[in-house]
Amino acid sequence: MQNKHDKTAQHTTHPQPESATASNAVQAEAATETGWGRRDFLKVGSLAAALFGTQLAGCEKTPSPGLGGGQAHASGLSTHVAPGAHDDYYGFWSGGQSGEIRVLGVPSMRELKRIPVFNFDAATGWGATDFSKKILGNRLSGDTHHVHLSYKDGTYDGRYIFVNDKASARLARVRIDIMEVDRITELPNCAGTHGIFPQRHKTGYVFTNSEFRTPMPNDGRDMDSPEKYGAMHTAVDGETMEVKWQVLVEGNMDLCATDYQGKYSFATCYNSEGGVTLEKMMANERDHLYVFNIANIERAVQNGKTIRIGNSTVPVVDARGADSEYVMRIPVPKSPHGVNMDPTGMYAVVSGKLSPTVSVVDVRKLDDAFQKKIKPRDCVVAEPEVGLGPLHTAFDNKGNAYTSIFIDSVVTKWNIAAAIEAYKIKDPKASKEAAAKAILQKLDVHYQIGHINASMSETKEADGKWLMALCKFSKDRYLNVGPLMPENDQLIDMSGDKMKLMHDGPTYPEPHDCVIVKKSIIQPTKIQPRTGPRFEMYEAWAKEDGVNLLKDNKIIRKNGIVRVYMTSQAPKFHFSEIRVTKGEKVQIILTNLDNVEDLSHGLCVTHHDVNFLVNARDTNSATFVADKPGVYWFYCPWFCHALHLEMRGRLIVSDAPTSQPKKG
Ligand code: K7E
Ligand code: CUA
Repeated sequence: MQNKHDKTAQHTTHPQPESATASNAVQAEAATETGWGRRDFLKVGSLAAALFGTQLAGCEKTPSPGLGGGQAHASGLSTHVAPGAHDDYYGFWSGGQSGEIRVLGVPSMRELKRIPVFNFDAATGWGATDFSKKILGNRLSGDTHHVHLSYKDGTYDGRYIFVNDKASARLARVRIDIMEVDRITELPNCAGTHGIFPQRHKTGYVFTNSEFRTPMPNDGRDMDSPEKYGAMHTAVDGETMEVKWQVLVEGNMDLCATDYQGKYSFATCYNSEGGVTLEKMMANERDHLYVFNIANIERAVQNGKTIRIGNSTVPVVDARGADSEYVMRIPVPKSPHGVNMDPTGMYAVVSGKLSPTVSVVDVRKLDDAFQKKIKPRDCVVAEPEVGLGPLHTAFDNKGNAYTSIFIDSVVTKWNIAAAIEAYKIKDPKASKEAAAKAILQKLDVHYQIGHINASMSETKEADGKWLMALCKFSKDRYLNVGPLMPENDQLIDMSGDKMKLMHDGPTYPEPHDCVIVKKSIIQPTKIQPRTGPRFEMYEAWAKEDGVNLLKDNKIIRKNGIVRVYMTSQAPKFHFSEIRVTKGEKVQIILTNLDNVEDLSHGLCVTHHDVNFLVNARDTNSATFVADKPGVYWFYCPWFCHALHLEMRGRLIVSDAPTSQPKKG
């Protein structure tokens, strides 16, 4: 933060904890289990740092924040954002089992918003309103893992957020201008949709990977013949959210990535064995990085060289078996997990998970490999040992990579160019030694890190400022809150020669992943623009009923539904009473006419499980059955006005039809 509060920040930031004893215990345990000594890695790391130190920018020793008597050192960052001041970055977190997306300010780590996606949310009524019910298909749970934004020319265009649902094989899109889901696409022939990634040259395809292999189609056939199971790499059009095509492969796929040119997409494949039990899934020493050749696949789709699976009309390219013009299988060590593209667009880094290595794939060699001029494995240009259980990799703007190491509970910083040089050395011993020197630092994190990401790391504008370590366990670092502890998102200053832990951020389980985006890219509106599928639905209803949503208040009975079109303006609903007959199905469509920033109202109908939000100039609706005679107050649940408590009316449910009074 370049603000005048920097000095204060140095006083108020908590001292940086050095290696906690609990961390050491965990690591000692892991080392014993695996037979790898963590200290060996540390020695290697510090040696490399010593050797490489002089080549790195801004390499003076820097004091820990909070320990330096208030002196901010030259290159260090501060997490302090003064009251009233804004963060430099938006962070978008997946919400894991909660099925939502969370929006944080970075570096303050203040939570700004939760965007309900696959879940029910009582604050907004998402999951209960008519539009959300329609696109959720009456399901109220999901498992979000990966959030990625739409791109243009290798960086974010600020329009959309895409997120997967692993549980029910769906892809959702959030409009950034209103921070609300506008579309959810069901992915046919898919199970356990896990890795997703949008293309980076434009808003083109969003690719999704099936992690679970199933019979094709999954309609009761082949259930006891796992060798016939398959998995899908699916291309969804990021503009229309339609499923365009699928590629059927034999192995189950994990994480996903795209190049910067729009030529390739990638999937890690950790179960080349095709096993359905843990033991079988881990049997092989090598699994694969799948590389999908988009032009060749599109050509097959155009020429009709496709199959159909079951009732789905989506064209499927069958690429099961050996390397083909559609999919190349690059052998990489054991059960790879993450695949991440560096900001130069030259290298895809594949993390070994059950191998202590990461494999660096040179994307510029892929054309030759597809044309069989070189072998798929020849695309691997480095394979440094980074620690036990590498999962994901983030990048700075200086050619360094930061890999999350789950078992060791560390982040390993390593230099890509140095690792590539080391790999070229013919003599195995000399090559290994050189590769060890490419390891620049190992920073303890607390504990068992999953994803890692950095500011703008997934774009060509990676800026090397903030690194986020998403740790699966917080253990003893917070007040005890019972059997379910928070997870721990640790914010690291990556701007200097050494990574520095700056902040512990407890999170509600389990945000797998996050992206950190420059604030200038994210420009939401303050007043609802009344566009998109939700308004298309309301406008269609209004047209059919001859209603102007922004003006008219009408109660219309037809097709067994009482449609109540109602407007509100602080502190009044247009109708102070709504009369219906017992057993009638009632749909209240509420339009908030207030044109004032942040003046939200809502509608709660007591004892009818109706409670939703209507923002400024917004329309929202819910449907319920009035099944018990009596007087039920409906009220505005959002504090909107000095007379907010008076903003209410009566729903009068009679045994026999009564007439509606003329005006509220
Ligand atoms: Cu590594 Cu679902 Cu992204 Cu979790 S996945 S860590
Ligand atoms: Cu409107 Cu409270």
